[in-house]
Amino acid sequence: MSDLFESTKPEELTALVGQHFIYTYENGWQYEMYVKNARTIDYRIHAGIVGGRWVRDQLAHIVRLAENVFKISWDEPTGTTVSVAVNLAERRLHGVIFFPAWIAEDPGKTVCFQNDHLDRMKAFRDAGPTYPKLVIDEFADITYLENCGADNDTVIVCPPDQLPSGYVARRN
Ligand code: FER
Repeated sequence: MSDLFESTKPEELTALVGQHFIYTYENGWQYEMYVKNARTIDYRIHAGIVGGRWVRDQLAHIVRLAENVFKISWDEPTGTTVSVAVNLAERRLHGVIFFPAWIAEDPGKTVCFQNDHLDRMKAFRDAGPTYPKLVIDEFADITYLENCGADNDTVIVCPPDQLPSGYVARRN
């Protein structure tokens, strides 16, 4: 059934799968993403209204738009939806985040290692309020980019505040 609603072409995603990048939106929010495979991302949030939040094995819809340009879109258990367009050649990115109203009102509720709290996040999502959504769209610069290979479970393994000092400030 889901085949009817997705356009994943793993063979077009080889330049993206395995990439691990740290980026800062122009509003100062700092994120880190690892593209684990053609359908999966891991991430940590270092700064912003939900800084401290981290997630492994989020199902995502990932497509190639042009050479070295990709779009990654997903629906969180919290009800937040995100779509990120990544330009690896220019190390630029544009993200659109659609937050349910309950997160805009109290973002700290989602700050955790989400994998350990999936039922709680879905209960918050279902309790709402969902509307009005808070829509944020921002450009970001990728300040660190490396290829860690596919399906690497050693990339995103600890909370943002337990990383070695200087981890997010590295530039390459
Ligand atoms: C991003 C923008 C927003 C991102 C994640 C989010 C990993 C938000 C997630 C959430 O709050 O659930 O670029 O990349």
